[in-house]
Amino acid sequence: MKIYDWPTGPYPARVRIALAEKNLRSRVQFVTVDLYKGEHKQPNFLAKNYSGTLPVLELDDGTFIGECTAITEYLDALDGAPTLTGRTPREKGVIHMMSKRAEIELLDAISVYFHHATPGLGPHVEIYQNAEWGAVSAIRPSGGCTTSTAF
Ligand SMILES: N[C@@H](CCC(=O)N[C@@H](CS)C(=O)NCC(=O)O)C(=O)O
Repeated sequence: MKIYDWPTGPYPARVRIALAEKNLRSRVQFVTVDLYKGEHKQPNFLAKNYSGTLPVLELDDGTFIGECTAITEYLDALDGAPTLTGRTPREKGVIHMMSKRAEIELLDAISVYFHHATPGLGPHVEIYQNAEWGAVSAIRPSGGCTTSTAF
């Protein structure tokens, strides 16, 4: 398996945690994609993940899986004994809910702030920025309790 990766990114970090928890690190080859150079917006990368984001998992059969939560689910299910994404319907439901909330209310809010209210990945990559939207992300009620103190 290959993981298209940005070593310091928070979304790839979630996949690294899953790899460590599932003891799968040795089965994965990391391929660094340079966000500041905009490599993730080039056609050859967009063909792997049209969202133009990292991480992306490439399976040995050529399947590409984007979205860190989907990758985590795949890795967790590989050994038939999931420990991260739930075993029972109740566990799966609660874990999915908390994971989605963490994403919407924290990670995505920080991401919008970074891309819109700061220079982000630089003018070469950030071709559209809306500073007001970025600033709102730092204080919006759903994410503001965590992000407003961070910034
Ligand atoms: N929803 C995606 C978000 C991934 C994401 O935003 N990754 C960052 C790197 S940490 C990225 O690729 N940013 C590039 C960009 O937004 O241009 C996921 O959960 O994997």
